Amino acid sequence: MTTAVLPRGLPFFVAAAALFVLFATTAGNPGPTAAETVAPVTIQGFAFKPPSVAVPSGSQVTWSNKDGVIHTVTASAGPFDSGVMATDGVFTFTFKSPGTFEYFCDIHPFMKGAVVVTGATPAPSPVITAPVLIAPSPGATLPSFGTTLGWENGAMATQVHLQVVPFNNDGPGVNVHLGSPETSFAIPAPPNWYGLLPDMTYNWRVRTSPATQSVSLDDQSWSPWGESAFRTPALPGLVANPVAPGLGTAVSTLTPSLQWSVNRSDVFYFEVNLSRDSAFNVNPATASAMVYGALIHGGVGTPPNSYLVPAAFPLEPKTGYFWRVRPRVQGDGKAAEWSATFTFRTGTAAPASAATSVPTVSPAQAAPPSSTATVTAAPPATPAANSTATPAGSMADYSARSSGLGRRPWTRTDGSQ
Ligand SMILES: [Cu+2]
Repeated sequence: MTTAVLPRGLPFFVAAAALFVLFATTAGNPGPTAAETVAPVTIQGFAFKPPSVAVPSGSQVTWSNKDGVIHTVTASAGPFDSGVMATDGVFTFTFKSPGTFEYFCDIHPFMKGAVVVTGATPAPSPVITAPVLIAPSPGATLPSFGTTLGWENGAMATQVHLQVVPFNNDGPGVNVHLGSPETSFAIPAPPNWYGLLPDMTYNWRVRTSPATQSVSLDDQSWSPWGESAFRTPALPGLVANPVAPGLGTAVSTLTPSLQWSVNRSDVFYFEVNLSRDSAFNVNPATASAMVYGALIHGGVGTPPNSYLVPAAFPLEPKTGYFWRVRPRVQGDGKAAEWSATFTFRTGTAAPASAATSVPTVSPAQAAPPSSTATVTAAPPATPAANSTATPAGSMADYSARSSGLGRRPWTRTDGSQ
């Protein structure tokens, strides 16, 4: 056995010890298959029937004399000799080592036979059982967005493949190949990791391999999956407040950055609406103004929890705007409540006192852009297969994404949200 250094911290001595246990078990017990093998030979009509039998080592061969006369079963080279066998006499011998053992009847030397003993029965391939998933208990709703997954591995596991997949594959997940037989995996809560979306069912599964070196994820040695599911918390009681622009204030730019704060530090994925229409109506038949829509990963924005109006679609000058924000819930979750509606006004030419007035929108003034801007974020990153688990380095990056600018409902542009 070579002393190759195993990747990713798999201690070689662990693998070697596992193998030793396997082989030691095999050596100490020839195996029920061999021990229970009994090859019957009938002595009848002055012949051994069948004249030759093949058995694995450790097997018993039994001769029965069905003739009306006496016979013997006598090894040509001496390991066994039945002595005189009367009618219905039985002789048994256990063959413990491989070889060809010829024999004859000492009384009737023309009666000849042979026993061919093969090597030990190969140890059956080990059955690698699926890990048993323990925590969280199946179907449980997590108290927070961080959790520690726990499971039990089957015997001889040397490495683990873990996947955590959101409902309908709707969002980022975890896919890691651990180089040692771990039995737990910690999913950090925000702000350390923003991998789990709210109010969502996650299916997770674990399998192991007994291979003595790191194997590919399509290797034959992987056990069946052990599978379970949990659900992330919903987001009740969220209160969002505008940080900038302040309520009713005026902004000098036509591409302002909308910033908000929330009373929950574990909310990180937001949906923002911005429009001259206080109803944010996106019904193509009845909309009165363009509605900006954005999906924002609040944890990775600059500053966090902000939306920058795209330069391609600046606001109109000297115009009142409304905006609102809510936690983005998707997949199998329920939509969260919108925040209160916030207001600001563009342009600085108007008297400051006018900024606090409620903006008015006339359908005749509505001038949606002729084209629709779509800003597609990079697909959510998931840890690469075969990578050591480093959740902080594999944060799913839900960058600001504007889809559905204009009189359009939300559209998914990359299927990854
Ligand atoms: Cu005989």
